[in-house]
Amino acid sequence: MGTYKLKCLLLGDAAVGKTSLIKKFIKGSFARDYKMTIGCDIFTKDITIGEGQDLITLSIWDIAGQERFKFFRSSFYRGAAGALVVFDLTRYPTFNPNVVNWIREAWSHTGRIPICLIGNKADLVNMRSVRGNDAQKFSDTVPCPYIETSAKEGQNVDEAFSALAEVMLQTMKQKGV
Ligand code: G3D
Ligand code: MG
Repeated sequence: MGTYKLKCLLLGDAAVGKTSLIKKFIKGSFARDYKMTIGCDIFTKDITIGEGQDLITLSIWDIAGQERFKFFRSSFYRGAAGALVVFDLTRYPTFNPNVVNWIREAWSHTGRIPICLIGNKADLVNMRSVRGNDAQKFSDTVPCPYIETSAKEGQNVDEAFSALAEVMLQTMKQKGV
């Protein structure tokens, strides 16, 4: 059993649902801190993970509507332990090529931190333009978990953050931190 404070990032194009996922996950109980100089919001939530019941305080960093601007990003990326890389299942380019671009940009700042690939808006079944199989295949090459979510309906939202917390924790323990 241990206690950890881990910084995790929400990455992905504008309007894929990053902020909605965080709000659904955090529900009523959140502390929010807007960092004007970096242009991001920081949310905090405690979760427990695994059989050892490790206690993790997640510090969740969300780009506040400036996805296209890169100039502020070094402080955003600094010290991150992991990231949810989110795309919109109804808008193909948010998956290909943009997911790769987000991962590349992040890793250029952080090294190969663990990520989870998230296909969001799974509730919009008829508008879907990314096949689950293609996203799964891509995630196998990273490698990283792939999870389909609906921030609107709450489907798999807790699971997405737990999956990320788990891979972040594994990585921390491997490093012996
Ligand atoms: P962002 O933070 O990545 O920019 P937002 O994205 O969380 O602001 O969401 C962008 C829009 O997508 C919002 O619509 C939001 O309600 C919608 N959205 C987010 N997640 C889902 C989802 O899982 N399903 C559906 N159907 N819509 C979703 P508005 O109209 O409020 O701008
Ligand atoms: Mg947002």
